[in-house]
Parts: sequence; structure tokens; C-alpha cells
Amino acid sequence: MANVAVIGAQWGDEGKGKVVDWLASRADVVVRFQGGHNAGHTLVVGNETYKLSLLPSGVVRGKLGIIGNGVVLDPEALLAEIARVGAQGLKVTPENLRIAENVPLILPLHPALDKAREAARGEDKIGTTGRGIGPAYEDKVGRRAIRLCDLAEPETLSAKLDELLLHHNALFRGLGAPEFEKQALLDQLLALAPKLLPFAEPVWERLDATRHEGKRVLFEGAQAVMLDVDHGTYPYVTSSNTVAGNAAAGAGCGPDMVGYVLGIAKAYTTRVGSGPFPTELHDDIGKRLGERGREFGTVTGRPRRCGWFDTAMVRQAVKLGGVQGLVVTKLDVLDGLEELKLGVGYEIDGKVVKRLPAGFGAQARAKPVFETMPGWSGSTYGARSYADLPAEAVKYIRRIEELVEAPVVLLSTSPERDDTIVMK
Ligand code: 2SA
Ligand code: MG
Repeated sequence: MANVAVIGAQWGDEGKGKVVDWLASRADVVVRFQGGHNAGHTLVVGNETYKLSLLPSGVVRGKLGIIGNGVVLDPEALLAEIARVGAQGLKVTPENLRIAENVPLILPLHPALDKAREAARGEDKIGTTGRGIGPAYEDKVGRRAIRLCDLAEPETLSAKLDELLLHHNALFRGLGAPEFEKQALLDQLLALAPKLLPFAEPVWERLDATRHEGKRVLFEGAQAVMLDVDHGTYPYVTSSNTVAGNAAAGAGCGPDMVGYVLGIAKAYTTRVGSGPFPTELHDDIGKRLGERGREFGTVTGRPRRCGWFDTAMVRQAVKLGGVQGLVVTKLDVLDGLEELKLGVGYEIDGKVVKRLPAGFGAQARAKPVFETMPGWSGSTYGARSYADLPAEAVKYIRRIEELVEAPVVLLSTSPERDDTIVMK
């Protein structure tokens, strides 16, 4: 296998961490291409548990990690994460971490704006992670972001901050929130420069060299297709493109380098934050999925909303995301349920459709159309071969493949790396 991109096929938290870790051990370079420290996953290596948010997972496996230009980088969060894993014995240095010099930075005013806006939205809040992700991407597209390379040109920072604050302080005034002062931001950036600049480089050149050396690259997606800023449940989305189509632009290489696209889906569905979720369960089964699946956000600790697997949505994610093979995770959470349901489409204003429409109103009115399947009484937890699975579990997976129009290539049956079934 050459290069691989891993993306979420639902609303995040599909268990990408384990799969990325599994693949990172086979790669030479691991690249993050979008998102920021709104992503989070836990890696267990021997006796150590690492909680990663910005660092590409490969770093834990001794591989080169790259933070691409498509990421929004909070320098303080990165340095804190480096210190945290450092205390666990993992040294992160410019030897094993490189950061695109053109990556936009998240400054303290970004989380402040993120939170002030969410507070102003009240009931209608997006349910963001409050990390300043959206405002930082706005500044990038608005051409007023401070980027990592700007720290190497301290003489230009003052004027850049003037422009940034002209925009932001007007917003803070409108929201009745405290304004930011230039000098404090300038001092902070100047203090960060010597700590961050050693990691900065034109990573596109390194990726190009990687290509010529025939090294293997893993593109590590964060969030998921249904949180994509264009293709997700807008406006209840994150502010980046999460589809594999963005891996090249967000890393700085040609699209041919992205390689095989692996989509990750949980055997049921979860979502944190607000927004449409047609197959959501508000009953005891939903509660049971949340408890058995330990469905709490890694970043914010929020309980996740739970529901049945939605094949219409994952099919859409497969097509949009460019998914060539699917990994289904946490099948064991369904163990013991008498009956299972698969969402196969939606009824919207009396019409049955197979896809989730783009409009928020229509998405919110979409009622799920279900197909019912028998559950299984045996356990799938920790199963390592196809033959260990109850017949009904195999049927469930096969039906998912048919409906989402992509093969299930891997089945993950516990958080343990080896509890993975390669499907044929
Ligand atoms: P933001 O903070 O602007 O990105 O929030 C906008 C919406 O996006 C949702 N969001 C997420 N939902 C689930 N998981 C997220 N991160 C994962 C994690 C990491 C992953 O915490 O484990 O799976 O890669 C994540 N990040 C953002 C958020 O809830 C809002 O609905
Ligand atoms: Mg997660």
C-alpha cells in the first residue's frame, strides 16, 4: 500500500485514532491537513496514554509528523501539548515535527470571539469546541491572518496586528466583549517566535522529497465529512474542508499523492454539538449506546448524542469524501440488542429521498426511513477473525456495504490495536 488518507465518514469520533495509529506504524510521514486543536484522540502505547490534539499521531510511533498549511495552529496549545508528552518521555523536536511556514495562527482573540459569538447565539449556538477554529479560518480567508512565517519578520507584525485588531475589536465592541490590545499580542508573538520558528519550513519541499524517495505518507484527517464546511450540515459544521479532496491543498502536494482514501464509521452514529441528526435516538437504546460506547467528547468532555447507523448519510460521505474503503468501529456496542435499525433515507415533507439535502430547514425536517435487521446475542468484543462473528453481525456489515456503496475493509472490535479484522 502506498499513501493513505484517513477521514471520518460521520460527525467525528468514529475511532480514527486507533486506525491512524495502526497505519502510522506502516508510514514514514504523518501529515495533518485541516482542523486544529478541536481534534483529539487518545493513543495507548505500552503503559503510556497520550492525549493528542495537534501533534500528528505518527510522532508517538517515531515517525516524522507534519502540520500542514491547512491546519489552524494555536501556538500555546501546541507548546503545552509538546510539554505534556515531553513529561511522559516523548521528545518532540524539529527532528520529528515540521510545521508549514504558511500555517495561520490562532491568537487569544480567536477563542474569545468564538465563545462570545456562541454566547450571543444562545439557544441557536453551533456547539463549537470554543477553540477559536472558525474565527481563525475566517481571518485566513479574509487575508488578515498572522501566519507562522510572519514571526520571522518582526518588523511587519505591528502593522499586521493593527489590521487584525481593526476588524476584531469592532466585533468585540458589537458583542459587548472586552477588546484586545496590540502591545500584549505583539509581546506574546515575539516571545513565541524563537520557540516556534525552529519547526517552520516549506513543507511542500519535504513532501516532494518524500515522493521522490518513495516514502509512505499518511494523511490524518480530523473531524468528518458531515462536519465539512461545504458538504456537511451547514452551519452546524467545523470551518474547514474535511473531505480527502482537501488533503493535498492542506498539506502542499498534488492530489495524486493522497493515495487510497479510508473512511471511518462507527457501527452506529454519534454527534456532539448542535445540528440535524435524523437517526438520533432519544430513548433507552440511545442511552445504552452512549453508556456502552463511552460516548463523551475527547476535547470538551461533552456527552455525545447517539443514534442508529445512517447508510444514506455515510453513502453521501463516501461519495463526497472520496472514500474507497470503509472501516467500521465499535461493533461490540451493538452486542445484545434484539433488533437493529439502519437509516436508508429520509422523508421530507411527505417525499422519500435517499440523500440529505443541503438546506438546513429541510435537514431539520428530515425524518429517518429505517430498515430493520435482527441483532445478535453473542459477543463481538475483541473478535479477531471473520469466523468469530455471529452470522447476524456479518449480515449487518454486508448490508451496510451494499447501502453505502463502499466495501468494509476493516472491522475494529475493541480499542486494542490487534482487535481488528481485515475483511475479505
Ligand atoms: P469547531 O470548534 O468550530 O470546530 O466546532 C464546530 C462543530 O464541529 C464539531 N466538532 C467536532 N465534533 C466531533 N469531534 C470533534 N473532534 C474530535 C474529538 C476529533 C476527531 O473531539 O474527538 O474526531 O477528529 C470535533 N471538532 C469539532 C463541534 O462539536 C461543532 O458541532
Ligand atoms: Mg475523537
